[in-house]
Amino acid sequence: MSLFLTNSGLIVFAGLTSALKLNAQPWTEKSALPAFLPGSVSTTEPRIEQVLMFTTYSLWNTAHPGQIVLSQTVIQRALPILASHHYDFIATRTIGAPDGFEKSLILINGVFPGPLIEANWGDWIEVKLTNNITGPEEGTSIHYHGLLQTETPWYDGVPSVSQCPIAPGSSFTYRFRADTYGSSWYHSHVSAQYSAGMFGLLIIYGPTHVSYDVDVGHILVSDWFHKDYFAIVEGIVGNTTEGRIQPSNNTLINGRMPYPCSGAPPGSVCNSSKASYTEYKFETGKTYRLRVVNTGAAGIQYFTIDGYELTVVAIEFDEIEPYNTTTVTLGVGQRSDVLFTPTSKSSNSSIWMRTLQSGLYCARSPQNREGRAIIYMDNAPTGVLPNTTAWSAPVDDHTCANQPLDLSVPYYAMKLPEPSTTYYLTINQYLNETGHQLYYMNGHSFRADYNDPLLLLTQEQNLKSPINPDWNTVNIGTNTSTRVVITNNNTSPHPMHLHGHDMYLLYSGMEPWNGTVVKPQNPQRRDTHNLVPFGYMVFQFDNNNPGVWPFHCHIAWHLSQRLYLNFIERPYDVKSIEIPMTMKQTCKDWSAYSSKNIVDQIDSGL
Ligand SMILES: [Cu+2]
Repeated sequence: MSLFLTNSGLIVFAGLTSALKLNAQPWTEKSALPAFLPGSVSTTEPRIEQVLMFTTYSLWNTAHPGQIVLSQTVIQRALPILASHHYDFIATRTIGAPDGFEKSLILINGVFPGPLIEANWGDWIEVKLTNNITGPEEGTSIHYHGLLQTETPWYDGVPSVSQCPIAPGSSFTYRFRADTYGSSWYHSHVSAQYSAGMFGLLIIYGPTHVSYDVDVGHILVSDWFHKDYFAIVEGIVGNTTEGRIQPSNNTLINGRMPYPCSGAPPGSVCNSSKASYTEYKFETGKTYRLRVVNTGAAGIQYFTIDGYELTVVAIEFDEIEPYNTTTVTLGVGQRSDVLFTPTSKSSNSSIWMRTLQSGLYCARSPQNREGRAIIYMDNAPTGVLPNTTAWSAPVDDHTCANQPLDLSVPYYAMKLPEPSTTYYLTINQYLNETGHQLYYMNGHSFRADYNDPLLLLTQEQNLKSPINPDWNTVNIGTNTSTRVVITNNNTSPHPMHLHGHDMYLLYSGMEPWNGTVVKPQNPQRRDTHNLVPFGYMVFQFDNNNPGVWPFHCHIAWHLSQRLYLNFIERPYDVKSIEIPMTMKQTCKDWSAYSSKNIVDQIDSGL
């Protein structure tokens, strides 16, 4: 870690570090990760210049830097000094047993979880994704969760919106800026493909407002399903009640957690001795930064470390005033950065780290609701399981709610602007006449048209009615800040995710909104929020990012059942942007592929 003094005070830049991990029995080799290329210029001097440049343009301390639309001038001036990081990703279908149970997986470069993408704030990230998925072939894409994609909306990775799917045998190169910083992940956005393993971690290092000794990197927490993802989706979108109930089989931390093979169905291949816990080696008295991310398909996770409070310092890409808690609640797609300082009470012993799926409406796991990892302190003997006691499970009030909005105070204060428009959206779930269960938002049930990305149609100013109602679009035109009031007429919680923006969260609860904004001088901001069953949420977003931006539930199965909407933002500014030919090439390739092959789009497509 290096310290840089700037004219706006002390800024600490966390360097590019590797996580301190001890994995006793890795089931894939870490060396299979692609080499991390630091780029042509990544010495400390330009880095200072980079920070100064951002401060010069008032991007520091006045607001969260990532919220600012960078002008072309800034980008061009910054270009020569910013590093560029290239990743070569190849997606394939394979068989593997992360938890001991053998199943079909779709992986990037053959590793699970996928390779780490890391960069410093302001750098460029380039990902060449080659689609080698066979048996059967499928289209694919990658979405970089939470990045704003300012001035590069065509690299947001959503088929039918920002691109066509990458056809089997084809490649597509994403090139975008690390335009905000913090902890996140990337994942396929084709059907529920990511739940088969096609996701990985994304860290963008930037200034930090808290001090710590070691950046541990990501702690991925997730539910895990042993059935093939396509078979699950077939059930979810089918017309039987049994098919729609798809419990998860295990709960993983960083892709690991031995599955008790006694629960495996006859005929399956299961070997617990091949599975292992994720293991860490920590030292008493040091402070560790853990970047906890829910990369699951459905289940809300409650993350804890036995006997310790955790200090939450960031939610998603927004730093907050630190607060302590025993339990960190994460819906799918949500992240929290926490600090953990083990004390002498744990010297030379080991501690369980846990993540729990719990609650009537929140959990998807009658089997193995708890994932565990081991922290070995100091010289604790490895291989001996901890005997520490878990914190009590959260009291189930049936809401699966995130922690109260006023608990998370953004470190970089932003006052809520006056909205220039307000939309009222209702989420309903119906059985249609053929007995299939579909979600509706704003009266429509989304279905992707892989061949006709909305961003291209917007750029061609080809949005005249009647636009296909299946695309569920809301054109917010030239509004400057859009407020959205959502009613959930449904027994399920929905972690609602907005692309291309942070949401200001104005209200969340079981009662209809009475117009009172929680902390209007500095409301909580994040890109994914748990909408409670039969409850309400109110959010607002600034319309400074021309493009077409998805807003959807991040429970993979609900998205398959079409809980999705597109905001078309400043379409006349989209007209003036130049979309690279490579993006249009994906559509030519996809068109050629889909004209000769049957594309089995059984769900929303996303
Ligand atoms: Cu949902």
